Amino acid sequence: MEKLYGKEQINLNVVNIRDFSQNKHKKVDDTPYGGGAGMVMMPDVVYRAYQSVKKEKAKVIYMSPQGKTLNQKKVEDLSKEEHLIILCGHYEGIDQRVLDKIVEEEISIGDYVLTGGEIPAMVLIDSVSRYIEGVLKKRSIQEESFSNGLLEYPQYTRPEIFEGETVPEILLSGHHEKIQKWRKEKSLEITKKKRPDLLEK
Ligand code: 4GN
Repeated sequence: MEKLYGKEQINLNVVNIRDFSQNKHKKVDDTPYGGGAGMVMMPDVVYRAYQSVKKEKAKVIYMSPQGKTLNQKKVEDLSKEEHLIILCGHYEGIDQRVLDKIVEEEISIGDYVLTGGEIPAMVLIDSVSRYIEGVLKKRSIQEESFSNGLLEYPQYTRPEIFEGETVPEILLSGHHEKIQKWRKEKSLEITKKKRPDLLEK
């Protein structure tokens, strides 16, 4: 399956691991050596799927709760890569031998466990795609949360009065420099209140 989005800034290919099973029932998992609950994805099946998509300049990422937690800096770094191959596990995991052979980076989207790596992969793809030329306006990336290490200032739009509440006067003033200063102050204030940990770094 291949999908091209919008003006073709991003090319996304999806392969189904079952297509690489050599078993008549399309089996891709087996019981763990040493015993225990659940099933483990077979290394040869994963390896064939990998070989079908591998490219010279591709970075192979495995979505896993054991990985380094994703952050905006990592997202920005990944957006500069030519190709990403994202491996999604299911069941109890994937045979360690094929992980050791093909995975360059293990990434987690947070400290919780999901049934599969597909949703984490979608989170990664979405966050990275925002950095691709033409997906967003440049300013929206520069001005957003985290790119300056702070949370965003509050935004307002029409109407000028909503349920009796007005818009901060300064934003209607047209004083560009004063507005910038106000926004910076608000960013700091909000970060202090909601995410003081961001300021300690
Ligand atoms: C990644 C994968 C959570 C994450 C996952 C995460 C699938 N859950 N926090 N589930 O980014 C064992 C093998 C669980 C694959 C994995």
